[in-house]
Amino acid sequence: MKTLAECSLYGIVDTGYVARERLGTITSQLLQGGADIIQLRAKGCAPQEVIAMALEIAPLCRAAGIPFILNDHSELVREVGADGAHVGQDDLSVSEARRLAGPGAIIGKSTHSVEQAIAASAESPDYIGFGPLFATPTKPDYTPIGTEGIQEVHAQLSLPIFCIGGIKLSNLRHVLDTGAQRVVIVSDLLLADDPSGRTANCKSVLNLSGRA
Ligand code: TZP
Ligand code: MG
Repeated sequence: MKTLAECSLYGIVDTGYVARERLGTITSQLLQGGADIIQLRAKGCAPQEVIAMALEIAPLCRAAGIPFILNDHSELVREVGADGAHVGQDDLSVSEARRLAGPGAIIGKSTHSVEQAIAASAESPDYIGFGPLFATPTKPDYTPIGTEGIQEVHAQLSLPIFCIGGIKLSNLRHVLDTGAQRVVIVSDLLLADDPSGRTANCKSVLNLSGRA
C-alpha cells in the first residue's frame, strides 16, 4: 500500500455530493485518475449504512494499493477493512481513535489554524488536514483561514500536512505556490463532468510542482 509520504492528492467520497448508488463508480473514477488516498465521509448516516458503503469502497482501494480512511467511525475500521480513520477537533482524541481502529491504522486529524496544527501534532496523528483555506460549500460553517499559515505550519511540523477547503484545479497551482505540498480536494473532483479526468489533471499539477 502507498505510504502517506507518497500521497499528494487526497480524495473524499462525500455522501453530501454523491448518491449512494454512485459511490463505487465515483471511487473507481478517483482511483483511475490517480488519487493517492481516499476517505469516505458520510455525515449523518447510520453506522449500518456506513458499514455497507465502506464494504463497497474498501476493496476498490485495496486493489489500487491506496489507503482507505473512514471519517469518524474509528470503531468500524477493522470491521470494514479500512486502513484508518480521520477525526475532527470535536471528535475522539487521536489516541482513542487509534485504540479503537487497532494496530497499524492511519489516524488523521483536522486542524483549523497553525496553533491547532501544532497542538494536534503533540497527539501524534499520522497526518493532519489544514484548512479550510477558502470558503467551501462542503463545510459551510467554517471560517476560511487563507493561505498565510501554510508556510509556517510546514516549517513547524514534519508530519504530512494536507491542505483542504475550496481547493480546485483552477487554484491548485496558486495553493502550491503558497507552500502546500499535499491537498484534499472534494467537490471539484466529485462534481466534475469527468471526475477521473479532473483527478488526473490535479495530479499532473501536483507532480509538475515537484513537491509530490
Ligand atoms: N474540512 C475542512 S474543509 C473541508 C473539510 C472536510 C471540505 C473541503 O471540501 P472542498 O469541496 O474541497 O472545498
Ligand atoms: Mg469528524
